[in-house]
Amino acid sequence: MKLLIINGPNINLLGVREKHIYGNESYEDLLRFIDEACQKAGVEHECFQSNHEGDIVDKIQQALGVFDGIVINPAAYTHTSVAILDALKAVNLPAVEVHLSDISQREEFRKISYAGMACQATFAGLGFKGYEKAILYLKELVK
Ligand code: CA2
Repeated sequence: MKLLIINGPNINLLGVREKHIYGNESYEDLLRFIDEACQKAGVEHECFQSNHEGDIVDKIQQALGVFDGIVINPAAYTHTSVAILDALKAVNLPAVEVHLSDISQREEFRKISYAGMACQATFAGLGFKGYEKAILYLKELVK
């Protein structure tokens, strides 16, 4: 089983600012966390981060026939991107949405998630742990 783990814009800057919201740890720390979680779960994975909406759409399209599921934190594109929603619907792979922060308890504009409309589950407000929950959720779903 192989999972694609996508992170959207500015996630590469984790730990630099807004630490009270996103924590002290860096994107490299997140990659290490995901690597360990996947090893423990016995699943293969690839991580992809981009600041560009079209690149994320391309990566989702290319996932078909290569990956068994997608874990996605579309970051700010969560709240704007119908293109990412459509790409997830188009490939129709099992997908789980993750957010470090609890988007339901923040500004009004963060309460809408387009990508979430094509996802089987959402884990928000759990920090890095949300990625592990998403990986385990997909492992159960796909087996
Ligand atoms: O809580 C999440 O995981 C988010 O997807 C993070 C996004 C935000 O736009 C979403 O509403 C919720 C932001 C990603 C990282 O943004 C940074 C901002 C300042 C410094 C470092 C990263």
